[in-house]
Amino acid sequence: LVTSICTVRSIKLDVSGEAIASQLLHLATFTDDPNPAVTRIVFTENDLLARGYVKELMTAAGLTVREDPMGNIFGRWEGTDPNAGAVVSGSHADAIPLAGAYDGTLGVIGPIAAVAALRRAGYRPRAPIDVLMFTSEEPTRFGLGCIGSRGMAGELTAALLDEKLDVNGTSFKEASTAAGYGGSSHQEILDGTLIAKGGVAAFVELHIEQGPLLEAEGTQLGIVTAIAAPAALRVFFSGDGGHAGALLMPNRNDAGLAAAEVALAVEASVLETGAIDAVGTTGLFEIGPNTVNSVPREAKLEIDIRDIDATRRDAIVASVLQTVEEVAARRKVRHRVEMINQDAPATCSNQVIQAATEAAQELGASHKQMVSRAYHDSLFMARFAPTGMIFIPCRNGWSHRPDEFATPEDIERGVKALALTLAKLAGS
Ligand code: HGY
Ligand code: MN
Ligand code: MN
Ligand code: MN
Repeated sequence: LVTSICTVRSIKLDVSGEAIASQLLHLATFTDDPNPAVTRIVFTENDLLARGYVKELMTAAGLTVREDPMGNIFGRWEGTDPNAGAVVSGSHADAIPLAGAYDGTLGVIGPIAAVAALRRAGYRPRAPIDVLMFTSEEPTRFGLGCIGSRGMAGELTAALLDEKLDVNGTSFKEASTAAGYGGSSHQEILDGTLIAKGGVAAFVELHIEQGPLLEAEGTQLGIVTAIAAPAALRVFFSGDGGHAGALLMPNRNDAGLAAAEVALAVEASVLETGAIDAVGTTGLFEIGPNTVNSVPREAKLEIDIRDIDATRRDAIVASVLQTVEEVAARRKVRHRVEMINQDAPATCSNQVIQAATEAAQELGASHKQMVSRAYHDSLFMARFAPTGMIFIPCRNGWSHRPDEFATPEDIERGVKALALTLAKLAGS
């Protein structure tokens, strides 16, 4: 996979961090909320506008664009060996509510700029190079993250295309079909998305760190060795509710307080492990009817639990589930639990780590190996292809918020490192 270094070392890359930053800020204008916030939910109007812009940039960079039935977008640079597995680089452009301009998008616009710079430098790849924009990486609309890359890895069932519903009861299949994707059958959609064995020789994702380590240490690039294992679950409580004044305390079964106990138990279960790599979040907490003088009779929680150690993560999930049962019995509330996902962690490929490390060295960039605590489509690409990630710092480690920011210098360095890494993996 890794080509002779001399071929790559001689590549002189002209990449403009400023130009890429302005493309990212233009992409950010496709949003449901005013910038600097970015809200871009998959298959909504702004997502489709963003897709159009990405395809424009791919075409302008000389890439041949194709889209699969789930809405993953590929831009191909043919190599001299059409039978070689593709070297792929990509990320997502959908954004959770009130997010920022860099999460995911850097990993879509960045490889387009990397390919354009490699082409201008006179490099010709042996293996084809694909730039990829994954569909539906964020769990916001359909409750499950990385639907596009799960489809490529063959981890989706036909039923899931109908079962994953948004708040209006629209399924992934219906929404993707309305956006112009889909197929004549569920199987055709799954088959058209699955990546054939050997189809991807290597995958590299460029992403902001979404944490504070690189900036705090003054390290310019992160080379990811593993991706933490995410799990998510939904908990519903229902009680009898009642009048906040007339219903005496002994007669209550308050669904909101049951939910509050569980949210605190998530934190307690994680802290009890004493492991800094274990994290737990109750990011969605809804009660109904949510009015000051009515005892909550409904509650819905969505809980996110992650760790680089899947066994320890699963033990935390089990402890939270036990608390749900105990609280429900004690508070006499009805309850229902839905496991949304409980994914294995991913180990990155030494080949990709090596190529990215050499690229950083050739750029004279300071770099360190690290774990990705956020999940990414790389988590699922690693199920079937040698996979790695390159991180650049982001200001204060902030992400999933409107003031997410990466400097043009860091963007430029990340894109150059990506370009050299792709050239090493694709050969010449
Ligand atoms: O939640 C995550 O780690 C990713 O941003 N979807
Ligand atoms: Mn994200
Ligand atoms: Mn992301
Ligand atoms: Mn039960």
